[in-house]
Amino acid sequence: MSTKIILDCDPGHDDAVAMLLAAGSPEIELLGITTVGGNHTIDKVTHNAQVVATIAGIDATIYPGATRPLVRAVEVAEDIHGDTGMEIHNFELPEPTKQVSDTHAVDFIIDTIMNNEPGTVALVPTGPLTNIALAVRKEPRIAERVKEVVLMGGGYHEGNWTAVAEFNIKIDPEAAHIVFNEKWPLTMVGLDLTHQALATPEVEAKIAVLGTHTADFVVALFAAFRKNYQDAQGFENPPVHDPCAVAYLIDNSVFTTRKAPLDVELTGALTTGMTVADFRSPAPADCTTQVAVKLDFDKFWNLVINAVERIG
Ligand SMILES: [Ca+2]
Repeated sequence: MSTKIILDCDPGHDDAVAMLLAAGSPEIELLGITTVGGNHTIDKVTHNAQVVATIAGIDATIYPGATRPLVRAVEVAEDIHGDTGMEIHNFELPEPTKQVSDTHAVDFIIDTIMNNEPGTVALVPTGPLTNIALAVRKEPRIAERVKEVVLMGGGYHEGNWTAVAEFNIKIDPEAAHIVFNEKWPLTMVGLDLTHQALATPEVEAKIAVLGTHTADFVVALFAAFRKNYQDAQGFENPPVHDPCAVAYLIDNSVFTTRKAPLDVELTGALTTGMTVADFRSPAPADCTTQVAVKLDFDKFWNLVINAVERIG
């Protein structure tokens, strides 16, 4: 039996890989792709989602969402994702043939969760949490109907946008605050985990050897991502964050987790956007949140490689 998910993303090189992993895995039923302003403006990330769907022949409908954070100004990640939001070289991106829906992402999220059996639809946010926060404020009942929320964002020891804050959380911390304080089962797949998901030359070679158009696209994504991460953050190989969240819904043994209450700093002079995990044990009995701790590197990349191969 497959797991129904809504992928809420801001492509984004690693969001693109998350889309491919979801679309190419029989364990996942991709009900829809919602977009949110984040790595770049809503127009650019939605366009990029259309491009990825066109390359890989992804059937799921794309629903554009929030254009900006709840409170704060738009802030984009051009040093990591380039001026298109998915900068790539040595691969010609097609003009998208995939259209987008007129339905807003937030309404699609609400309608889908409310119209499916309770406990069957998982939310997988891999961008800022603006759409998810708006959805649960507009229709609070989704909190008890959703299967779970597995989000890429935050970190309990590491930051990337500031010393202690990760990009998705930092640019819309108020949205993250809403999402972390709902009583739904929530897994934070943060930088502590995703910095283990490195696209090494060995991984890239295993994808390149597939020889398909989608494989060529992924290789080009990794090459551009590697260069940007080397220049901006001193990584030898790029951490491919977003598919980690999807991977957990395919096979939850892909990483180990630890239960901990979570919250987000909103007012720190140095720490705004920092996610705070309370590891004092034992976790309270009513704690519904956990953090991802340790990645099974080979298992993770095999899921990605197999999905890319299936897409062809
Ligand atoms: Ca993302």
